[in-house]
Amino acid sequence: MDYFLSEEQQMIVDIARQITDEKIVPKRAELDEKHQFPREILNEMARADLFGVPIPEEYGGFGGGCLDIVLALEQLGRGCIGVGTAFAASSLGIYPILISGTEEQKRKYLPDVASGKKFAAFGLTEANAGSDASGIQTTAVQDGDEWVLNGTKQWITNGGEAQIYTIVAITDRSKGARGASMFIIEEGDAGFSCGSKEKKMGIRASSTTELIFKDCRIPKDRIIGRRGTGFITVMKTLDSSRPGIAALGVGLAQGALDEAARYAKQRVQFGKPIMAFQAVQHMLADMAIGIEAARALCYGAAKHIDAHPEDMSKVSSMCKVFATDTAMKVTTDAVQVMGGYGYMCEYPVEKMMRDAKILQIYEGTNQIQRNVVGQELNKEYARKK
Ligand code: COS
Repeated sequence: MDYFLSEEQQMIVDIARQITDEKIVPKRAELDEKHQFPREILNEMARADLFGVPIPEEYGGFGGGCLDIVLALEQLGRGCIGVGTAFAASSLGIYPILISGTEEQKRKYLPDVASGKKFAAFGLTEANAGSDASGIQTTAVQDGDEWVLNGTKQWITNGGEAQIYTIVAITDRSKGARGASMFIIEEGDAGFSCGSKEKKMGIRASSTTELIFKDCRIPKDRIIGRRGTGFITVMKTLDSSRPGIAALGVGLAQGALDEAARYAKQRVQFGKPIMAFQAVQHMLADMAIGIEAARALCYGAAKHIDAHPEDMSKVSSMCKVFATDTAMKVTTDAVQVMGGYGYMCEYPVEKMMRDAKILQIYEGTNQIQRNVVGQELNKEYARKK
């Protein structure tokens, strides 16, 4: 379908598509097998200015909106969502600074991320706080001109690879969600270290580690926003980033359909290409319908967010759920269409199916997204009655 993209939007698609086809697709199996961080490919994306897409021009970026980042991530997702996740996590890591940071923090940190010279990461999750984002245990205590942090973050994307980390810690335990604050941590801060790289089912090109704080001392001006506003900044950050996860899902699903359809055209059984059989055609048709619906919702949500940034929670969660559930279904069906070949590591769809699963889990499980949509509906209909 033609979405009538502007010239600039089409340019973002073309750049991301070229990097995907020329750099990501030929390397993705090797990156997956070796659990290798795609530094070279990310450097290529930096040279193409893709890291600057979500960052305002005054801080060295392209000044793009939600739709621009969605378009880039959709293309990257078509190639490999492990690489796409490493890229997206850097944007996720700087959203708290963009949303609630001071002018000095923006000037200090954003240009290097926009140029791809430095990567960022976002630290919320802990062993006992995932869906319950306000249940974190990491603490930050003010001591003179410094904050002292203690605790451990778990499953942090870009851990060990990023140079800038935005993390949330409790500053006033008695105040619940109002007692959390966000901080900027720099690689090399005393008392801060990253754990060893986790072994994962999928998205193996991305790095996932613990962030460990043992009496980590940082200057007091590293707090993001006012003390006690951390939970709200986290929620706004996730609202901003979830359409990008949806876009990775749309791209991944498209990549899986492309593989399955190509295979169905050339695989001959009972004397005909299997594409000629209605059973296979119906599967491919359902895959294509799901992808186009997910894409339309994703672009529509992104346009809504660009026009109404104060009203993003519901549409952001809606597109994340729909597109990532679609990606899981389509990648599973792509393996089915390809049968025994689909199950073999020699073909890309088994990796796509393994990769898809994380999309339904990270940046808020799809059950949490449905809670968010449900709560927003609850508020809307209370106003309407
Ligand atoms: N934007 C702005 N403010 C928000 C908000 C949003 N999207 N969502 C909640 N808030 C505010 C609420 O308005 C409330 O403010 P007040 O204290 O002034 O009333 C406050 O934040 C607490 O909100 P709520 O009571 O709804 O919080 P809950 O603890 O019930 O949590 C969910 C809500 C479940 C939606 C939240 O914890 C969540 O998103 N969890 C998933 C986290 C996640 O994605 N984890 C994955 C790892 S991160 S990569």
